[in-house]
Amino acid sequence: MSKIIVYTGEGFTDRRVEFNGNVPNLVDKGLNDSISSLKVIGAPWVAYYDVNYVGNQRVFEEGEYPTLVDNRQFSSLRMITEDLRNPEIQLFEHNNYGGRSVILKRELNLHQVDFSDTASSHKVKSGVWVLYTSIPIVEGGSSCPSLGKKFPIIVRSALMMCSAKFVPCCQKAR
Ligand SMILES: [Ca+2]
Repeated sequence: MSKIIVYTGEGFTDRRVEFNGNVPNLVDKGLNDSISSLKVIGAPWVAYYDVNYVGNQRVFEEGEYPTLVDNRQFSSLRMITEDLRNPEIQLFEHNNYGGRSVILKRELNLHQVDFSDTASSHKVKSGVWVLYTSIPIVEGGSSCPSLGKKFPIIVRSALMMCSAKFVPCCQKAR
C-alpha cells in the first residue's frame, strides 16, 4: 500500500495530513496551494497544480522531500497504480500518430534517437512515462509539458497516463 504524507511547512513542519488514496481536490481538505513538504511511502504519486488531476504535474517517488520546487502549488494528488514493468512508449513525429515513429523501452535523451523536439503525439503501451521539454531533470520530480507545447527532449523512464488529449505523464519504472 502506498501513502503520501503532506505538510504545510517546509521540513515536515506545521500541519500534517496523510492520504492513502487519490485526492482530486485539495480544496476540500483545506490544503489547496499549501503543501510545502511531503513524504511518499510505497508507490509513486503525481501532484498536480490544479484540481481533478490537471495542470502542471510532478512525480514523487518513494522518499522524503523537505522542500519543493513547486512550493504551495498543488491542488490534487494521484497515486500511481499502473503496472510499471516492461514500460513501452511509441512517439510520433506528427499529430495523430503520423510521420516517423520510434518505440522506446527505457529512459533516454531523445537526441540519441534523433527525436528531440520532434514528437507531436504518442501512445503509451505500458508503464508510466514523462516527456521532458529540456534535459536537466529537476530533483524531486519531473515536470511535464503542458498541452500544446512542443514535446520533449528527453524521456526519463516509464511513463504513463495519457488522456485522450495526450497529457503526458509521469513516473519512473523500476
Ligand atoms: Ca494549485
